[in-house]
Amino acid sequence: MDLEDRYGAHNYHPLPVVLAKAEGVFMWDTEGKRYYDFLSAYSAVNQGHCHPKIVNALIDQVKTLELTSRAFYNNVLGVYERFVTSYFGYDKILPMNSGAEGDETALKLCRKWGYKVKGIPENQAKIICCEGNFHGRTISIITMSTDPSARDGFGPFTPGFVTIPYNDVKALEKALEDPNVAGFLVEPIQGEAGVFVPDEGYLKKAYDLCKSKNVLFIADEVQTGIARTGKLLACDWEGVRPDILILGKALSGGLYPISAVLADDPIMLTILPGEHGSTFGGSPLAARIAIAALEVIRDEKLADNALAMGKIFREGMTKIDSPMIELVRGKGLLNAAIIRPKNGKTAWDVCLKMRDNGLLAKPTHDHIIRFAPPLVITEDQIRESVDIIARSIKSFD
Ligand code: IF1
Repeated sequence: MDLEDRYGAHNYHPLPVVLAKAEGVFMWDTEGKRYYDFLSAYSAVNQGHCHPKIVNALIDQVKTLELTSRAFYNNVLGVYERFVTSYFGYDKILPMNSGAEGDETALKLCRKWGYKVKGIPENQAKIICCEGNFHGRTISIITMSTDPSARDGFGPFTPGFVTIPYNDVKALEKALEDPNVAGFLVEPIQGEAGVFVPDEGYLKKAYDLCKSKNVLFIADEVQTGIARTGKLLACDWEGVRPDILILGKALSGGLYPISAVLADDPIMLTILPGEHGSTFGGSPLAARIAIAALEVIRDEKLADNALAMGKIFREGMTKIDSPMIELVRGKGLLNAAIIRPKNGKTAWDVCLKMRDNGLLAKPTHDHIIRFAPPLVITEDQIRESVDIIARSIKSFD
C-alpha cells in the first residue's frame, strides 16, 4: 500500500486489502486470509480466477507466437474471428484491447456508417447516450458521462453526443426526431449507476424506435455480457440483436485485456484498411485466450448457473432483516444493494466489515454495494456468502 502511495498515481481509492493469490471464487491476502471475490474485477473474471483451461491456452500460445501486429497475418486470428462471430451470430469482429477502446471503435463505426450509408452530412452525425452511463475513461467517452467526477477538469469535450434519461422511451423517441442521429449507445443494465435494471421491454422498444428511424442500436455489454446476467448477453432477455455489440472484460476471463466489436458487413465494412486498428488488437495471444474463455462459458453452462445462483442470492439478501438494506436489485449474478446509512455507518463501512468476515465487494457511488461473484460460484458458496453479508450488516444494528 505504501509503495503504491509513494510511486503510483492516486487515481483509485482501493479497499484496504492486499491480495496475493486467487483461484475460482476465492482470493487470498498476503497473510493467507481467504475471501470470496464479489467484484470479479468488475465482471472480468466471470469464469473464476486463473481458470486452468484459459491459463493453459495462454501459456501454450505465449511460448509459441505472442504478437505479430496486424501488419502481417498469423495462424490464430482468423480461427478466432470465425469462432467468435459464429458464437455471437454476426458477420464480422473488430478486435481491440480495453472496453473503452471497444466503445470508441463502436462510436467510430457508427459515425462512418452514418456518413457513408445513411448519408448524414459530414461532421453532423449525432450519437444518443444515456444519463448515468459508464462506457470508459477516454475523452470522447467521458464527454457522454453525467458523473462530474468522471468529467470535471478534462474538457473541452467531443461534439456530437446527445444525452437522454435512461429507461425513458419517450425521451428517446424525441431525440430520434433529429435526422442526423446515427446511433443510440446504451448499457442493457447500467452497472456503475448501481445495477440499474430498466423496465421490462425498454430495450425492445428502444431497438424498434431506432430501426424505425434508420439509427444503429449499439449495446455496451462490456460488463453485462458473457453470461453475467443469466443469458449470454443481457440483450437476449428481450430478444434484441444489437446492430453493434461491444464486449470486453470476461472475453478473456480476466487473463488479458481483450475487447471486441461485432457487426454485420454493411456496418463493419464502412471502415477500410488503415482507417482504424491497434498494436495488440487481435494478437494471436488474445485470440487463443478468448477462444478458451468463451469455451468455458459455454461448456460449464455459466449463464444457467448465473441465473440460478442469482435467484438464490437475491432471495437470501431480501431475507436479511436490517434497516440498512433499502433495496436489492439485479439480474443473474449482477446485483447491488442500496444501503441506508445507520449511525453514520455507510456502504464503505459495510464493505470493511465484510472484508473482515472474508468477503470482498466495493461500493459504487457512496450508498450502493455491487455484488458480482464469478459465475462458477456454487449454491453452498452463495449461501455462505449471504450469511457473511447478513452477519456484517447486522453487526451495525
Ligand atoms: C474503472 C464498472 C466503472 C464498463 C462498461 C466500458 C467499460 C466499463 C459498461 C470500459 C468498465 C470498469 C472500469 C473500472 C471500474 C469498472 C466500472 F462500471 F464496472 F463498475 F468504472 F464504472 N463499458 N468498467 O463497465 O472498460 O476500458 O475499463 O476495460 O475505470 O475503475 P475498460
